[in-house]
Amino acid sequence: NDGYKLWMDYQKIENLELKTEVSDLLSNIYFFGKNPTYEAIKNELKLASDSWIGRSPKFSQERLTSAKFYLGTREEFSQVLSLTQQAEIKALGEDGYWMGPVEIEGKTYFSIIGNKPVGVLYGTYKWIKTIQTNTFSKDTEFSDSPKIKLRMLNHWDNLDRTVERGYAGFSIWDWHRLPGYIDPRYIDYARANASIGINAVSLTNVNANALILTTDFMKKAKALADVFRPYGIKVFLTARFSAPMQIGGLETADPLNSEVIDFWKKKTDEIYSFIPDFGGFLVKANSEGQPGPHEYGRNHAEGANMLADALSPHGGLLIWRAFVYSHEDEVDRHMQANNEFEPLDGKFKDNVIIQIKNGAIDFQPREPFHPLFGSINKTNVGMEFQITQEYLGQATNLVYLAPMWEEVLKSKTYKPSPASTVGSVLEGKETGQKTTLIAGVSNIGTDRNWTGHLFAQSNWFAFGKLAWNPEATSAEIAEEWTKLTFSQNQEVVSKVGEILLVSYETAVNYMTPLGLHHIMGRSHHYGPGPWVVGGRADWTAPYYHQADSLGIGFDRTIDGSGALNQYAPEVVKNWEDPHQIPEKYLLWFHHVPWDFELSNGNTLWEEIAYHYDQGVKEVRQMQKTWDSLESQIDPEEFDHVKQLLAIQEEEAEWWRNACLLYFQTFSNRPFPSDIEQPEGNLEYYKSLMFPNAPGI
Ligand code: BDP
Repeated sequence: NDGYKLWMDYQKIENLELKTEVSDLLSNIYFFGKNPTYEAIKNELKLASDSWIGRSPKFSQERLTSAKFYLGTREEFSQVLSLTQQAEIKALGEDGYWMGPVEIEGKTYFSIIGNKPVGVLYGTYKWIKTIQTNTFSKDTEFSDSPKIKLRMLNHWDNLDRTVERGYAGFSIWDWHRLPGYIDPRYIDYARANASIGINAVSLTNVNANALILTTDFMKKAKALADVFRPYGIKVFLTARFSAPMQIGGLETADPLNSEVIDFWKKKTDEIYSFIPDFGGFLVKANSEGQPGPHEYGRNHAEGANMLADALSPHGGLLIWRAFVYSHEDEVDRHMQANNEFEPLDGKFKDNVIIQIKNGAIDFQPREPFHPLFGSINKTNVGMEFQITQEYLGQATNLVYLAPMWEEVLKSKTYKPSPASTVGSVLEGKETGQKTTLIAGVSNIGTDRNWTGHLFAQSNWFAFGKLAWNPEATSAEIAEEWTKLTFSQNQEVVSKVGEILLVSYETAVNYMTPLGLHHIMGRSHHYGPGPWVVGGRADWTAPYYHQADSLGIGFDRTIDGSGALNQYAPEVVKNWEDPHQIPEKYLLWFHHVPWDFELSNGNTLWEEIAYHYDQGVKEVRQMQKTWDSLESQIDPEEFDHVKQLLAIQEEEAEWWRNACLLYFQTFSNRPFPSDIEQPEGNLEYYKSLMFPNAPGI
């Protein structure tokens, strides 16, 4: 098994009772209507049925024959549903669905009913999972609906097929052969996304190339949109703010210039002529050298609104990223997004969403939640997570990211109301925001297994699940993924679960414990680089760790940069005292002496050393646990993960050795005697170069 089939590797049904029940249902399926989404469902049912029972399903044309299994929308079912049932299903909203027994002309039939065809699709995928996990019973009713409207992947894919921060090969978008050639992989990609509720994709890198907005490329994007549509997936594109100059022949991209306004209006109209349900644009502006409205003395709202106006006649959305910072600004980078966006709150058009990274710096192994959540409440906001593991071991480390996302989503913002969390803000519960959004930077590429590391599939899966329901737990998602990917076997489920659930904290331990951040290798971000200096200060490591002979950490309290005060007073109160703050955030907000005493009685220096050492030990434990599963896992998958875990062990040791040896040059203290003593010498670690590291 090479992992290509993801969590959709339908296996022969062994349980005879279930097999009989499923065979019966699949022997006669009736769809109440006709549309491309139902064709996609039929295709899925055929794939499943062929593998489960070695036979194709039968689709009946006539409702009143001997159909066993009914699928359709609430409206299509209206003749046979009671008014109460109809009202209940209606309340599930556009993407919601219900499944269970329905009485039709005196007989009971198992049915899947959505408000729209896409709901029927989501219901079908849910039904398939209940078969895969042996939890189906045709008498139980089940309903579900997403808590977030836009559940979106952001591909950082370039038009030449390289992928920024991609560790799984090249871009799956074969722009050169599009639109003529439709790679079957596009369909499998759409199936995988729909199966976990993802309903939007931005195809191109946020560091955007204006060429994507030329007619030739629009035709290519249209071909992809046509493939994705039956699966309920909308296409978005990234818009380069300077496109009017690059492909429009204008001398300016000033958002208030009438020719510029006209350029975007015509461009947008043209896109809609190819893709009538085009989702909209995603924009990175005035960040890391990308063009934007600031060049013309205009602010983010003026830039975003101009594009939003071009999209709004078509119902399109403009997603504007809050990941902005400039090294000319002397202020702590942590503060820049709030400084720029808070004053503009309420100035953005209704079809604008501000997409905010989970933390204020940049997808670090652990960040406290971004202080913009809860701070701007008159503007639509959305989340940007990073599924690709830029800072979390790239494609060699097994790191299940859902615990990190769960931690962020459950963080209490105390703003705008005392009970607010990041999750409740995103769900629109606080402000009534309707167009809610959770986006994730994709980890998908041309590797046979899609994500480079087999276990990185769990991050794609978990992202979809959490975007659908931000209140889901990482543990329940881990269990479901394991069952779908490996097996139902209790030992496998519990041991793979152990590995998944410990893996995130493990990586934080050997990379950036206790609130350390941004200490990775320059540019490729592969491996440790706490010594990285030179060039822009905010791209160096000492800017963030501030280690000196007295101590370590970034003072962001009121005595330091003051960034902490961008949070609600309750947060400030919990975090402003280095003795009270959760230790996982200590060095994020405080510069602390090497001899500072932690809650367990260790000094800070000892505690840092213990965390690094613990991280290495935990990777070794993960290896042992994996090894013990050898007889239960497909040999190809087993070996793939085993080899990568061995690399991860080396990399964890490398992180520990390099960081501890480096920080010791400031602490001037010995390592605790009961840890494995860091080997090698600092000069050696500093000399390592990785000019061909992927994803730059
Ligand atoms: C950083 C990446 C960089 C991205 C940037 C962004 O290192 O490649 O372009 O984020 O999100 O994490 O725009």
